[in-house]
Amino acid sequence: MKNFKLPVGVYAITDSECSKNKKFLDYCEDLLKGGVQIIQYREKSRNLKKILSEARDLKKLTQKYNAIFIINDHLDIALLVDADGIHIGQDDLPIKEVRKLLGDNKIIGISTHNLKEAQKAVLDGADYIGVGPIFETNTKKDAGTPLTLKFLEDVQKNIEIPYTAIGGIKETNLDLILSKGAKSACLISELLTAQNTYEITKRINDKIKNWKNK
Ligand code: 3NM
Repeated sequence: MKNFKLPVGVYAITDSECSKNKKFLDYCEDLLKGGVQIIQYREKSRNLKKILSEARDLKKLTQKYNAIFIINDHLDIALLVDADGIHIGQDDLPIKEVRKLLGDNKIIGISTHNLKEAQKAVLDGADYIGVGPIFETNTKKDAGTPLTLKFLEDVQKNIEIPYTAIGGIKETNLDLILSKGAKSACLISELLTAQNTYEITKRINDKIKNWKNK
């Protein structure tokens, strides 16, 4: 997609393991009411039928809130539900092949873990990159060693396309990534394990939007 811009604020991701006993559409609506303008459907331990039906439901909800809807990994599901885009990992189909199936008007994001991967993503035509894991995380078991803020600095200096910081980001360490220039932050467990997903999402989203770099 030409000139794609990630919304400033929280980039939300679904995760039924973190959300536990919260109902899927209820917590997604809390995220959207909290101001989230982009949400990724990411479920690693569901069968494809369930993934398809939840993705269809979430697509409707995101339309109601005018938010961008991204599917993690599953290109077939992204096509079937007419998602706005897809987010893939380093071991998934190459971006160029995904682009052939998805077309130029959809968003392709990819997780990157070092500057070389980030630069390759740009050359391959990614619309945005995930930059992580910045801090220690238990949400993604194979996320690897935290990169701390150095990678974020490198991306800020060298990469022209939008990026979102991810991995172990909490309300308490948010200032660290914002002061490095991040304008989009992905938080999973911090939002989904919270007692009140709406309130914490709103606080964090507002903080990112109102952040002025000193
Ligand atoms: N991707 P939490 S880290 C889904 O580094 C994901 O690419 C990562 O969850 C990466 O906010 C991660 O609970 C999990 O730490 C982030």
